[in-house]
Amino acid sequence: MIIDLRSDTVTKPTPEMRRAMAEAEVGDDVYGEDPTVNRLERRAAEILGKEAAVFVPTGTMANTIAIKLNTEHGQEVICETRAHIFNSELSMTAWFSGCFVRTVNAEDGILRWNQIREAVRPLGPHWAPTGLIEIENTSNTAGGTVYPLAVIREISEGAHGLGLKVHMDGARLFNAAEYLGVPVQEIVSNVDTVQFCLSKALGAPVGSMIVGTEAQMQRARLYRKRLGGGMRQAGVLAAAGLIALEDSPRLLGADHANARFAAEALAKIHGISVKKPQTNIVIVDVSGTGIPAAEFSAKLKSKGVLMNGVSPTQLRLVTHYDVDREGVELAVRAIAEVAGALQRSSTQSLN
Ligand code: TLP
Repeated sequence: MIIDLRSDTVTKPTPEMRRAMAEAEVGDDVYGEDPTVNRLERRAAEILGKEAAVFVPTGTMANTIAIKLNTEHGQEVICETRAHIFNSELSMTAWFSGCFVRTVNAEDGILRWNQIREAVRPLGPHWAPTGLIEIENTSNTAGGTVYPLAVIREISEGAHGLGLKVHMDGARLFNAAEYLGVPVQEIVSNVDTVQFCLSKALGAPVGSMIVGTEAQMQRARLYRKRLGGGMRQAGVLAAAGLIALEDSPRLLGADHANARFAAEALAKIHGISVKKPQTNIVIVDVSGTGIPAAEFSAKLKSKGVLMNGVSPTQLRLVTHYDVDREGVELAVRAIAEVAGALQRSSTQSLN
């Protein structure tokens, strides 16, 4: 048995999703005629409290389109140093939108307005003007951390006051909502555009949504086509996406509880340190074991546990619906064996 904790992207579609895919009513979505895609787009907009939404194949495409919608060539986009758009999207901000990225280091990956304000470039003869602020919620490589509502409001008000737009990369937006105990609408009410992934914690096999105003989404369809994302009978995918959107959010609490359980158990292993997770991502620091992360990952693999290294000393553990509590317990045991460690006293707490 393989316990795959590399990402929440690895989930298999549920039987309900497969059934809905087989039975989906479809049409040609490039003509706007796929009823299932249209329903998914309406529901996504409704749930987020925005005017309109567009179904795209990936989070990367959704972010690429959103950045294009909110910027002009030659501007700067401000984001946190660990942002997915900066590190893992093949420079699409530069390639497609012609913008520079200016990064800001923030504790736990959560930017504050005063830090952003310092990075905003004034108009002048030498500087590329700032066009967009991008915030990642939850912050993936910071360990699934969540933006407090007040911080999002402050960033949005500050940015809008300077004529700047705000885009939220909400790949795991519903995990943030589960953590805060609020509807997603409240999280996104002040930002200009949002992308969220159906194929991450929500479990759909494919797909992301970009959400904003009707006018923005009309342009988003053109950019999607330019990027080769004009899908045809995409209703077979949207059908699974609808189930992910309607049914999966209520299951996320279990993933978060499993992540907390894993972190508490791992904190007792000599040589391993973890931060208390807020959502479904645990960053596991193995530097105290003296084993480099890549080697640690390879040793875990030989025990049937998959976890990726995210730095020379850290691995990432991501919980999702295809690994239950027993699977997490087995993974913790495998990690303890690789660390070659004895359990510490159970009174030792998380840092
Ligand atoms: N994240 C993936 C990998 O690319 C690292 C993962 O396994 O976590 N924004 C955020 C915050 C993401 O975490 C990801 C994917 C994306 C955007 C891109 O989504 P896709 O993979 O659908 O292009």
